[in-house]
Amino acid sequence: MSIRSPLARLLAPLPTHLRDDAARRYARQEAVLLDRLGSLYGQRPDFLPWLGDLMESVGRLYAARAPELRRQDAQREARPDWFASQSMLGYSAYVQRFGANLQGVAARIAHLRELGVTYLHLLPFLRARAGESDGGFAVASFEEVDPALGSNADLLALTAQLRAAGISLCSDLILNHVADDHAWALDAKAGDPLLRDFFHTYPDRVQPDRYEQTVGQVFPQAAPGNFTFVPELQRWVWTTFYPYQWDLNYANPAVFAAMAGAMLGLANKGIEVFRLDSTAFLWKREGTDCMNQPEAHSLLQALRAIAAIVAPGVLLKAEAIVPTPKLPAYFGSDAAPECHIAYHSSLMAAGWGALAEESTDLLQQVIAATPPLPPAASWLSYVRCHDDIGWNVLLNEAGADGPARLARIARFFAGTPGSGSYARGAAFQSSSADKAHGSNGMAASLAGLESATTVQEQEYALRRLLLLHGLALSFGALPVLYMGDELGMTNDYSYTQRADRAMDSRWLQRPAFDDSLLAWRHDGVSASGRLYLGLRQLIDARGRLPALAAAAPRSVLPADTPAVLALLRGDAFLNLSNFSGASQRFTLPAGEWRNSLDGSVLAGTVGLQPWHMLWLEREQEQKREPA
Ligand code: OTU
Repeated sequence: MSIRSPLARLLAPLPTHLRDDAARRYARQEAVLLDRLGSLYGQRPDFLPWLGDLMESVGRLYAARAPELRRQDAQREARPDWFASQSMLGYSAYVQRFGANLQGVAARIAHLRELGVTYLHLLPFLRARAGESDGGFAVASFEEVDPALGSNADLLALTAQLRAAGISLCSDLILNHVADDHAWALDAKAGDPLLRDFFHTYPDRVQPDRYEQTVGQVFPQAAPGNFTFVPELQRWVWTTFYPYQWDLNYANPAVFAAMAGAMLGLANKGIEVFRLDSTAFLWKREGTDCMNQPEAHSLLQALRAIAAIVAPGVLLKAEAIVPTPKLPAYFGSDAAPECHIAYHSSLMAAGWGALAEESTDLLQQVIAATPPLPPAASWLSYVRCHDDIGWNVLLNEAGADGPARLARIARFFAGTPGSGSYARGAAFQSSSADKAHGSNGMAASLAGLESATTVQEQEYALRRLLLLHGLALSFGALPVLYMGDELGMTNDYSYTQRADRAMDSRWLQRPAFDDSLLAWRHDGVSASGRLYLGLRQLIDARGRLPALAAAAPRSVLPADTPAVLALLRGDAFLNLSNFSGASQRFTLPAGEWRNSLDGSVLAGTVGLQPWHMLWLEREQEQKREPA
């Protein structure tokens, strides 16, 4: 019996009118697909039949893709950098907090459009583990919307409405683990050996103890250790995050096939971007920290190739919260592209670090360590998200006394009243006072809006918020606003009253959307109104400045003081930011510079008030008519 080629298996389920496109796309992806999957699984005797089965199920998902999604794929295939322009703007929210459920989110589309949003990341909305679920990051089914948030029909309706509004829906694809009540875990517990092989399990502590010598901890306080004893299995299961989040075993090709199918199933429901959660953790290797392993990149490149065959309009986004030098690998290479977008978490953390230190030293180092983007790719910039600000991604930049320096920054943001800090936040999961882990809090609270008691303190807090957002908007990235930050929403302390949340201070920055603040957004006098107006002005200016597109060149001009960041885009746009509470001066490069926001023209040495930011565009020299 001859084994039919993977291409023949891919085409078999397709109607004739789709076969040419499928064959053309397959031809472009074949080398990467075979090489990467071959390197991971090729030594298995059943590799070729497995690959054939995978391609046949990929073909079936291709056949099921709706015509309007296929049309969108074709348009984007013709313009592969469609998402990297200066008019692309993101927004991230929990469904329950933003709109109660998916229908409620649809009712917020007008707000998103008013802001200029073109990309909406909804935090996990698939059926979550019963009981505690890490905010939905413990997924019980990749096929079903969580009943508390709506139905699959609601999801289809929402993606269609968003598409019509020019907004791409981004969903988490939690690749690293599933909930302990996902069918795979339940079947494993029931004794099915095939499903037990979906996970990393060990009969005793011998191997876990060996791994623990080199593997770090994500939740050292709330979930210490990386292994959990499961009585039903009488074995230890690898659980990087909470004990109820079981890491998937990607050494098993069935796991890869199942997750590729899950991704395409969601893409067919209209998801346009996948936030690949915890991408750094997918492959385990003894003697290492089990992060950023070459096999994890091979897995992602194979996943990208499959997406490029079935849904080339769909984007992959790496959520790899890793030090700056480890980030570029998540874009892959020309020959084997990986993710389209990657979170720049060290940039985000360094921005907050600059506020705490009133010095842009960390920020300048992170920017210098950030390489130019490959074609059709983008960083993701942000000020806050649903997670902590993790400080350890800055250890490379923080120098010899790095841990102590980052711990000082974390203490600043914990900002207990009386400590002299304007910030109101919480330290997250730190294991000792001289080491930093993360900081939590809404941007407004961390920037001083919550503690402000005078008009000037409030003004300064608003300037700090615009400073950080201005950096995210002008850096050269897809900026993603975090729900509530556009209105200066502050911390939600109610989580401490709930037993299932009290140990996880990330809930501090997961408040419900405040419609009373929304009502003030156009008043121009309330803190929310001023912040909203300021942000809208920056967003509008960005939209008309091609120099702010993701791939446009970026450099930093020298300043007399580390308090000032002079970020140049191209040679005609300058973001001048004073990260300190003292007034500073900066001498502009020769020529006249027009303020992007108020149109005034500046030249020579300019003054920058505390936490002040200027967006400046170089005036074009008037062409003199020959006499
Ligand atoms: C991601 O987080 C999610 O964003 C978190 O909300 C989840 O709890 C977690 O995965 C598990 O699904 O691992 O790659 O330090 O920054 O857990 C980075 C806390 C992650 C988060 C970290 C992060």
